[in-house]
Amino acid sequence: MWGSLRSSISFVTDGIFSRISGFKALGCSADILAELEEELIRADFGPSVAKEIVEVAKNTVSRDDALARISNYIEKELSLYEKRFDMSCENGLRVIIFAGVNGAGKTTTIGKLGASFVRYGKKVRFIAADTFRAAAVSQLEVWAERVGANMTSAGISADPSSLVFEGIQSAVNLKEDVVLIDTAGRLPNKNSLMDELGKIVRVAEKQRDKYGDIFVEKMLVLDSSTGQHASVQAEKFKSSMGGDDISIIMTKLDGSAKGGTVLRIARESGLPICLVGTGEGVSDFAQFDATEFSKLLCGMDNK
Ligand SMILES: Nc1nc2c(ncn2[C@@H]2O[C@H](COP(=O)(O)OP(=O)(O)OP(=O)(O)O)[C@@H](O)[C@H]2O)c(=O)[nH]1
Ligand SMILES: [Mg+2]
Repeated sequence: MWGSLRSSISFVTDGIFSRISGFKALGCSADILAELEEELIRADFGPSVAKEIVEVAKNTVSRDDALARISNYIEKELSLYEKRFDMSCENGLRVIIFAGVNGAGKTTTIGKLGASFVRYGKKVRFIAADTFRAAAVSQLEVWAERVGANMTSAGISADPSSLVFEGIQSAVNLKEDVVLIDTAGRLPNKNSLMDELGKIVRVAEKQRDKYGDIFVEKMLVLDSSTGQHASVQAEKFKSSMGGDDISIIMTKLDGSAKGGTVLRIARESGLPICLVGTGEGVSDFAQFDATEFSKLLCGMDNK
């Protein structure tokens, strides 16, 4: 139902280590290890993970040996942060709040996920709690129409948390299965906007406390192609959304040559990754899978 990682991300063809000349012939000499470290930094693993991986590659006897060990290491590390996203809504209403900086991919991700829930036979509602821009509301409306979701929206400058309240009420009354809340893109240093996000979460959680069978989930949507500040973002979003129970969705992996970002961000934020975005189309996303991802990074076939 969802797209595959393999077919859509740009570093998959040969793996990130394919540029290392002489790797094959020489095994892991000091020169090769230095080149490996450079390649790891270029792929955005960050200096500390790069050093760990170089350690893993030391004393390996061949390219295949090195790649197998590196891949195992990355897989082991990434699996600590892998979180399955299931499509079930058996126990009650799922309310999923999407947050992140401007342009991270929140609205697009909601459209894609909404389409999947609808295909699973679920009744879906979108709440357009991004009330800053008229274009944001109409973008979500287009998705809602396209995928067959219901929609709660209001005019520009409407209070986002009132809209969230109203939308959850409608979902409860109409016995819907899942509510996906689109919030405005916000920079973590804008305190009033971050407070507003906290309020949205609290309104949703109050409804949960009132009805009991509502489950509130929080998603931080991060653009993997601008990964450098992601861990700072994660900290701020954690504190404004309250708690550590936030999952990451990494978008735009298709446009990124830097697969190492994923491990770096997971490590730095301490948050699990559940989904990855791999394009602009409705099926262009995938469950984050540590095994598949590490093998793709290392250019290894995992069939
Ligand atoms: N290549 C690629 N493009 C994506 C992906 N996800 C989103 N986009 C594109 O990124 C741009 C921004 O996406 P939006 O979904 O509007 O982002 P947003 O977080 O809702 O943005 P704001 O509402 O402005 O904060 C759009 O052009 C999307 O089509 C992805 O996984 N891959
Ligand atoms: Mg948006």
